[in-house]
Amino acid sequence: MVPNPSPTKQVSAEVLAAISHIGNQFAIQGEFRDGHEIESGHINTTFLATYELTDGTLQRYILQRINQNVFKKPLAVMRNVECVTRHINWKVLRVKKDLGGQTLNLYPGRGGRFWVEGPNGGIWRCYNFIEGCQTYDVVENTRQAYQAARAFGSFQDLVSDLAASNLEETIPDFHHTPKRLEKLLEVAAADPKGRLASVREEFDFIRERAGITGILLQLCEEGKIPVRVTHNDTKINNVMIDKETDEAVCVIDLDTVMPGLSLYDFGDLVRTATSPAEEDETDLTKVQMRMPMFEALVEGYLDSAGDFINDVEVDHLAFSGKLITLEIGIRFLTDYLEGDVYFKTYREHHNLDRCRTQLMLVKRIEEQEEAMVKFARKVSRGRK
Ligand code: ADP
Ligand code: GN1
Ligand code: MG
Repeated sequence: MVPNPSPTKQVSAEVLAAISHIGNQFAIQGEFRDGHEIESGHINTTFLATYELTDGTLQRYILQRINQNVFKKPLAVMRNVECVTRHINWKVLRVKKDLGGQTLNLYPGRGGRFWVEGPNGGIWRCYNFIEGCQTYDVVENTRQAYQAARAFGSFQDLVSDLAASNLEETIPDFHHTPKRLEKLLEVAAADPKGRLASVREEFDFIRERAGITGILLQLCEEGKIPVRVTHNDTKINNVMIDKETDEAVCVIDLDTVMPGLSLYDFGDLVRTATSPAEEDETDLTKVQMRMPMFEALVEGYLDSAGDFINDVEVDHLAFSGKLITLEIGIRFLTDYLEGDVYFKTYREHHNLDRCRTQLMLVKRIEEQEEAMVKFARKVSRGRK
C-alpha cells in the first residue's frame, strides 16, 4: 500500500460505499480499493480514493464535495476552476515548455462535465492526486517558506494574462476587510448565541484597529496598486510540497481564484507561514512572527513575482501580513459569535481559539513591522 500523505481519517463502510459510487461516475481507471477523508482544509469535504489498475498498480485521486453553504454558486466555482486549470496547463506546456512538474487536473464525469451530482445532492469533482507531496499546516523550515511563496508568485504570473472577465466572483467582497469588520459589528450587536461578553478583549482589540482595514482598498482606488487575478486563499496547506526535496510542486484549492490584490495573497502567506504555532493553538506564547520565515517569503515571492510587483506593493508586504491576519481573526470571531456556521470546527470554542492566535500574531507583527518593511524594501531595491 502506498503510504498516506497529509492527515487522513478512516471512514465508515457507508461513507466508503458513497465515495466508491461517486468515484465510479468519473472517467478514472481501475477498481476502487480504498478511501480516506483528508482533514486539513476548513471548507470542502475531501477524500483520497485509491484505485487498482489491471496490472496491480495503485492510482490515487482526490474526490471533493464543494461546500455549498460557503459557495452559493458551486457551478460558477467549477467554471472558474476549469478555466484556471486549463489556462495553467496550456501555459505550462506551450509557453513555459515545462513538461516536468505535476499540475492540477480535473477528470471528466459521466455526461462530459467536470463534476457530478452526489446521491444526496451536492457537487463533486475529481482531481489527480499530487504524488510524493504533503501539505503543512505549520512551516518547518525556511526552504518550505521560500518555496511556497515562490509557488504562489508563479501562480500569479501564470494567470496574469487570464482576463478577469473569464472569472466569476465566487464569494463577493472576499477580502474586503472593512466589510468583514462591519459584519462582525452587526453580529456582535445581535449576539445570537450570547457569546459577546466572553470575547470583549478580542472584540476591542479588533475595533482598535478599524483604522487600518481600508488601507489597501484606498491604495487600489487611488490607482497605486493594481487588481490582478489572484488566488485569494494562499494558506500554507494550499500548496503541495515535495516530501523529499521540500520543493513546492503545485498550488491547489483554486475555488477562490478571482480578481484581487497580490498583497492579499502575500499577506495570507505571512499569516500561515511565519508562526510556529498551529492556527488553533491554545498556548498563545507559542505564537511568533519568525523573521527568517518572513525573509524567506519575501525572497521567494520576489523571485517569481518581483518583475510585476510595484514599489507600493513592496512597501506593503509586511502590512499585508498584519491586515490579512487581522481579517481572518475578524472572520473567526464572527463565526464564533454566530455559532460556528462557516468554518468546520472540531471542538468547543474552536473558532475562538483560532481567532486568538490570529490576534496574537497581529501583535507580534506590529512589534517587528518596521524591520519587516525595511527588509522587503532592501531585497526589492537590491534586485533592480
Ligand atoms: P478546502 O477548501 O477544504 O481547504 P482543499 O482543496 O484545500 O480544500 O483540500 C483539502 C486538503 O486536501 C489539502 O490541504 C490537501 O492536503 C489535500 N488535497 C487537496 N487536493 C489535493 C490534490 N490534488 N492532491 C493531493 N492532496 C490534495
Ligand atoms: C479557509 O479552505 P481553506 O481551509 O484553505 C477559508 C480561508 C481562510 C482559512 C482560514 C473559502 O481556507 O478564506 O483564510 O480557511 N476559505 C474560504 O484558515 O473561506
Ligand atoms: Mg484548502
